Amino acid sequence: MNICKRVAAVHDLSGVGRCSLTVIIPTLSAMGVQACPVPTAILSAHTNGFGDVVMRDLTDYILPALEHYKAQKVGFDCVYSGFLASEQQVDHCLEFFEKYPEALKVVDPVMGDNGKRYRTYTDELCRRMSELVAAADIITPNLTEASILLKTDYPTAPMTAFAAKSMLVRLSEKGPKIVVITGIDLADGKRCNIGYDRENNSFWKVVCDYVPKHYPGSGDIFASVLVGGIIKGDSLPIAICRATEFCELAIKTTYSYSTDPREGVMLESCLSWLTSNQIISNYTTL
Ligand code: PXL
Repeated sequence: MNICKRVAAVHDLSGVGRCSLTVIIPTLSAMGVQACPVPTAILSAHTNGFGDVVMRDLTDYILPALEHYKAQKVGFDCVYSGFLASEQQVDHCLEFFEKYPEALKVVDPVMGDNGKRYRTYTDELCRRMSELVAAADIITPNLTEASILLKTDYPTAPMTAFAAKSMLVRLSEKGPKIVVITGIDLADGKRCNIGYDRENNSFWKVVCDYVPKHYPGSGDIFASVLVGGIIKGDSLPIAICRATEFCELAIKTTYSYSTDPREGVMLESCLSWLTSNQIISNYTTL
C-alpha cells in the first residue's frame, strides 16, 4: 500500500495556460497525494486561444511506461485520465485500468467547453472517449462533454432539476457509478456542480457564484480536487464541495486581477487553501 496515495495522471503537458498536468500535479501535491504524470502529449500551450500551438503526440510512450511500472511493481491507487491526443490512447488508458484493477478509475472526458469541441477532438476520438467512460468508476464531464457523450444538443437555456438528474442517470447507465457534471445553470438561476452516486441513488448539488469569464484548466483543477478528496476519504458531496469551493476561490482571485483569461487561473496564489484540508458541507440534494 502507498502511504501517500499515488495517482497515475494520464493527461497532456501544456507549457503555457495553466491546464492539465501543470495544474493537476500541484493540486494533488497540495492535498498530500502523489501525482505521477503519464503525458499524452506535450504542447507549447493549451489549444484555446494561443494560435498554432506546437504539439508532440506521445502515443508511443504510454504503453512502454505502463510496462515499466508493472515490471517495477509500482502501485497506483488511482488511474485518472484527461486530454487524449489520439484514438489509440483510449486503448492505452483501458490497458492501464486492466493492469491496475484495484485502482480507482477516473475519466475526465476532456473534449470541449462552452458548447464547442476542442479543435484536436475528431468525431472518432469523441466516440472512443465514450468507450473509456464506460470503463470508469467516476467521470467528471462539463455540460458540453456530457452533451457530446449523450449525443444531445448542448442546453443553452437553464435546466430543470429533473433534466439535470436525467442527464446524470443516463451518463451513469453507460457504466460509471459516480457521475459529476460541472457548469450547470439551473432554472432557479443558480450555477452549480452536480453529482450522482448510483449505488446509493443519491443526487447532490453544490451552488457557486457565476463569474463572467472562462478560464481554461479550471475543469482540470476541479476534477483533481475531487479525485484527491475522494481517495483521501471524502464523501461524494464533500468532495464536490471542496472542488467547487477551491475553483471558486481560484476563479474569483484571478478575475479580481483582470488577467488574460487564456493564462488560466492564478493557482499559485491559492494553493495554500488546499493544504488546510477543511471539511466543507454546503451541499444540498438535487
Ligand atoms: O483544460 C482542458 C485542456 C487540456 N489540455 C489541452 C487543452 C485543454 C483545453 O483547452 O487545450 C491541450
